[in-house]
Amino acid sequence: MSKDNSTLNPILNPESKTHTEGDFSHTEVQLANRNSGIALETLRHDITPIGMHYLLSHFDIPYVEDEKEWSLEIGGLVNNPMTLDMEYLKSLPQITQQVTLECAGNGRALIKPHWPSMPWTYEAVGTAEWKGTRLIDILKQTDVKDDAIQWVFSGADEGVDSGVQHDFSRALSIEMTNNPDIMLAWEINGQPLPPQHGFPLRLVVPGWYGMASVKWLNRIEAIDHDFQGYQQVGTYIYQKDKEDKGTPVTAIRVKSLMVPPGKPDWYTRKRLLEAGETLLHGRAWSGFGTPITKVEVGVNDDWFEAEVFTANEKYAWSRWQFNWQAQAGHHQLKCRATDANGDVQPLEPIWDKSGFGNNCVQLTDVWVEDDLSSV
Ligand SMILES: Nc1nc2c(c(=O)[nH]1)N[C@H]1C(S)=C(S)[C@@H](COP(=O)(O)O)O[C@H]1N2
Ligand SMILES: [Mo]
Repeated sequence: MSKDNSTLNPILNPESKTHTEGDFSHTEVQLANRNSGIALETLRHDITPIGMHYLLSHFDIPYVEDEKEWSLEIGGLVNNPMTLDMEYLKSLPQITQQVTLECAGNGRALIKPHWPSMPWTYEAVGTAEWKGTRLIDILKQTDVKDDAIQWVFSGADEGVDSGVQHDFSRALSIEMTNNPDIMLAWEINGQPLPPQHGFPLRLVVPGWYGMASVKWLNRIEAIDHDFQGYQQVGTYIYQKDKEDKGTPVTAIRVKSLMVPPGKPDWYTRKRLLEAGETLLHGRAWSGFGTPITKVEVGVNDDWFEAEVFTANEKYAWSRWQFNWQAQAGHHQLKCRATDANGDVQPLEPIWDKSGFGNNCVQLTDVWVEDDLSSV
C-alpha cells in the first residue's frame, strides 16, 4: 500500500523552508519567546548580567540535577581515551576570560521576505566572564592519532531540524583547537553555568559566532574526515541559494550597536528625546579578537567619529561614545565600526539565503522635542 501524505510524519518529512512574505508567524514568535535577546540598554554593562545575556538553544535544555552525574568522554582516534568528571576538570589550571558572543543569525529578522527561523533583530549578543580550563591542555593528554583531522564536540541536547535527527554537534580542525583561548567553561560571571547556558560544562570558542560554543558538552571525538553533522553542513553555511555550496560561518563580523537614547515608546520602542547635548554610546566588537579601530556615528546623512575605549580583554567588546547636539525633529541615528583588518560594517545588509552574519549598521529612530515637560 502506498503512503499518502497524511500518514507521513511531518517532523521527519518536513516541507522545505522558503522565504515568507508578510508578518512573523506564530512559530517564529514561539521561538523568540524561548530564545531571548539582550535589552539594548544593557549594552551599558561591560559584562552582561546573568539572565540578560542572549540565549539560543535549538532543542530542549537538558535537566542536570547535580554536576556529579556529568562526565565528558574523549575518544575516537586517540591513543588515550578519557572519561573526565567535573571534579577533575575543576582541579586543572583555571582561566577566566571576557568573551563577546553573538549568534550568527543576529540581524536575520530584517531580511525581506523573511526567512523562517529565529527572528533576531539586533539583540543576539552579550559579553560574559567565563571561567574554566584550556581545551588544548586536555586534548594534549589524549595523544591524538596522526590521521585525525578534526575534533567533534557534542552536547547532551538532541532534536530534529529539517527532518534530520541529531544531537547538537560541531567540529573544529585539530589546528584550530591549538588556540589556547578556547576553553571548557563551568562558570559565567562568577556563578555556576545556569541550565540555559550549558550547565555543567560548555565549550567557549572566543571570536567565533556562537554556534561553535557547544553547551552541555559531554563528548569530544577525533575523526579523520570532514564532519558531516547537521549543525556543521546542514546550516551555518553562507549560501546565496539552495544550490550554492557556500562557505562555513566562522568568525564574528565587525559590528557595533547603540544604547537607544532618550525614552522608549513602550509598544514600538521608538525613542523620545529632549533637545540638547546627548551622549550617544554603545559597543563595538569583531571576530577572532580583532581590535576595533574606529566607530562612526551617523546622524541622518552626516557621519562623525566617536571616541573608542578599547576593551581590556582581547575578546570583549569595546565601548564608544559621541556627544550629539540633538535638535528638534525626527532623526535617524546609526553607528558603524571598523576593525584592525580594515573591515567596515556595510550600510546595507549583505544577505545570504537565511540571513547569517548580517552586520549592517543599526538604525535608531528618535523624535526630538525642544521641551518634553510641555508635551
Ligand atoms: N548543545 C548546544 N550548544 C549550543 C547551542 C545549542 O542549541 N545546543 N546553540 C548554539 C548557538 S547557535 C549559540 S548562538 C550559542 C548561544 O549560547 P548562549 O545561549 O549561552 O548565549 O550556543 C551554541 N551552543
Ligand atoms: Mo546562534
